[in-house]
Amino acid sequence: MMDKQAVLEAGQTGIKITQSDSRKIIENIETKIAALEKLISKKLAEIISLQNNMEQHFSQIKNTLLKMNFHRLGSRAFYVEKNMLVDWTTAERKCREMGGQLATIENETELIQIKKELKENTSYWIDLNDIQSEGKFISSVTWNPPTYFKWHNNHPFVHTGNIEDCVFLYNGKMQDFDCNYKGNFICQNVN
Ligand SMILES: [Ca+2]
Repeated sequence: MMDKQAVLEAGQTGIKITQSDSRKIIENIETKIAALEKLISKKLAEIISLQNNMEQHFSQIKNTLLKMNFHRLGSRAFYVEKNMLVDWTTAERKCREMGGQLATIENETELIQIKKELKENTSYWIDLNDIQSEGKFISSVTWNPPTYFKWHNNHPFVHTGNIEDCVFLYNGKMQDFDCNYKGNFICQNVN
């Protein structure tokens, strides 16, 4: 026997629903919502995983394209930037973005080969700097003193408080200069 107090009238439709019916309907809806929530969170996890995969692929493609900039000079691969004038710190970052580093010139043979790629009277940043300790030039690649130098006459300038802390190649020789100066730069590939 239907509990008349419990009967609910639904609008003008004349549909009669008991409290027990409405509870079942609500439970049913709650179950469906829970299932939907589970499904949505599963799909969301799949989308995030797909997105991560795509980002990895894009990053690999980007690295491959950037590495195509480098070409072999002697036994190693270098990239000479000729059209972008930047300070030393930016040059270092640009090389890293290309999957490389600012170039270390390891010996006279390498210097001669690289020099052929460079314009005259133009500056090209390399890895050397004495930012940390005046007069103690180190490589930003190895953080150690390099084994090879080829300074221009009157370089390096070494005195306390000087701002010529970064090194570029100029007409085939090394000069220490203000790191904020805007020069071209040379990167080397990381093997
Ligand atoms: Ca200096």
